[in-house]
Amino acid sequence: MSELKKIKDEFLLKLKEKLSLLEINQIKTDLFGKNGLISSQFKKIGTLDETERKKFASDLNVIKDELQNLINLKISEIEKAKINQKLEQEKIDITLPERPFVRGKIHPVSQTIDQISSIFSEIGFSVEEGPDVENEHNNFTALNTPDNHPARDMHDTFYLDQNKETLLRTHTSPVQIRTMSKDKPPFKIIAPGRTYRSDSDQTHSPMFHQVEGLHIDKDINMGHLKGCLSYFIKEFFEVKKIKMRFRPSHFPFTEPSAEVDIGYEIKDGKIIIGEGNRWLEILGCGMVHPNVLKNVKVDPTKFQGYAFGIGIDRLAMLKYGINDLRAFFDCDYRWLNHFGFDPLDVPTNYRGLSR
Ligand code: 2NM
Repeated sequence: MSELKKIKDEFLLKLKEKLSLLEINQIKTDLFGKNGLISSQFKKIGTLDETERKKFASDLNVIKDELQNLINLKISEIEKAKINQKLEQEKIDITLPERPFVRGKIHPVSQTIDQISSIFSEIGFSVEEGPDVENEHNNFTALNTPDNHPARDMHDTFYLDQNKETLLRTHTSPVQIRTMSKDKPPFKIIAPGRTYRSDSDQTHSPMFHQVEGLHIDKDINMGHLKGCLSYFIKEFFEVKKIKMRFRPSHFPFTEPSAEVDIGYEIKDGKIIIGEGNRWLEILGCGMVHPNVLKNVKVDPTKFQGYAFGIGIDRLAMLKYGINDLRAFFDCDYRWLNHFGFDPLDVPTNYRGLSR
């Protein structure tokens, strides 16, 4: 018995110390391993005489259980402490400031659309949008473009069905049709967005961007159109004076129709807008055809006005010195990082379109 007590006391003392998991497992082996102290005591049972044996075995079992429980308790304590320490270390301080991160860039076309919207909203235009997938009526028929018109050709238009009833809009004019059909005049809107034509080379992309404008009221004439466009061009290119010329043209949806060129020159390999004696075509326009107004239930004897269409991509290329249209749609991150804009640099007219 005294030997058992000695073992017990010795280990109770050991277990009081601060122990690692490794050390406690060593103790476990020392006691209960194959040649462990407790295991050897069990082997002794057979050598004892009958009177001693019973008590010894009972005492040994009590001590065995006691020590085993103590060891298990110690192990679970150590494991608990380990988890608590880990939780403490991995605690996230949500009051800390955010980690610095790389901000994405705004695509030059998006920035240009924002600039154009800002310029036109200064003079009372509101921005309207419509779907890229249009029907034949909104894209052609309502716009005085009859069934046999070349603009409807398969080679130019992406039709989405055999009957040529649904298509990818070839211009944003269907947005004007939608607006005029659902609201009452006067109208003073611009419609920027994606447009599609079956055309692809250095200067044409099958998807491109347009902004179209429409101003319908009781006494709107071509003088208003000229004033509006010269204001827009000056604001957009951020110049005080602009050279502009109107050339007679033809569109099914306007009468009369014109194309507008702006003057430019090349100085030291750089393009200068508004000076010089070269001409650059930048937009089409005209007075909205009476047939178009009739198609949207607007009385052309009471209301009239102008409309215009501008290609955004080419305008952005001119302004930012980008010479290959295809770069716009390559999704090259290095290119976007160079030509893109800071998301916080929102264009407004009063602050200056670009700083
Ligand atoms: C252009 C040129 C001339 C135009 C006409 C209309 C509508 F819907 F009012 F009839 N929207 N846009 C128009 C007129 C577009 O793009 C070169």
